Amino acid sequence: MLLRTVSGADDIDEGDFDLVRIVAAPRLAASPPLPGRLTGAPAPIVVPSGARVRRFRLNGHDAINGKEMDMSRIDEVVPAGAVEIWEIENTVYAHNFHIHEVAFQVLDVDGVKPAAWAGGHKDTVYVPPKSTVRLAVRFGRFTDPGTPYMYHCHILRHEDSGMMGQFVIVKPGTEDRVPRTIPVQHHM
Ligand SMILES: [Cu+2]
Repeated sequence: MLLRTVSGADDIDEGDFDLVRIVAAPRLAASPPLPGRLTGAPAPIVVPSGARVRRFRLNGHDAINGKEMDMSRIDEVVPAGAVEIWEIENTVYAHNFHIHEVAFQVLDVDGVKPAAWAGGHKDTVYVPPKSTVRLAVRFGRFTDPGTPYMYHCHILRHEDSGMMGQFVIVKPGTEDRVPRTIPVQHHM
């Protein structure tokens, strides 16, 4: 089977090209049976006592903690494998807070634990107007002090106007030594 792009304009006749060819193997084996039940709930993210708390204030639509996105600025430096509490304080209208790389669970919204359906692992959380959401955030173990991940409001208009920041994951113990200004590049 060949999938082809389709030219959108009649006056462009060289717009088609082969995109991908899907070819069946000469001999096919039966697929393994599907599991009888879906996987269970993931293990809860346990916040260690003394976990670092980082605070993020949303008080408009174009900045976090008063700072507009700057691709050459590292806002936060996180040790690999850390579990932290990220506290998102929203003083205005609704936002959706999204963090790259991680899984998190909502600890509470204005001090109230989430309902069961909102208690799973997430990478984006609705932050209601004038509320504070606390997250248990678990970071990965891959380190790269020169290439940041982003956190941002997931309302496109807000992220595009600068409601975004960056963090790097580094070898534990090196947090104070990594550069806070970098050439522009990204993990996605
Ligand atoms: Cu927003």
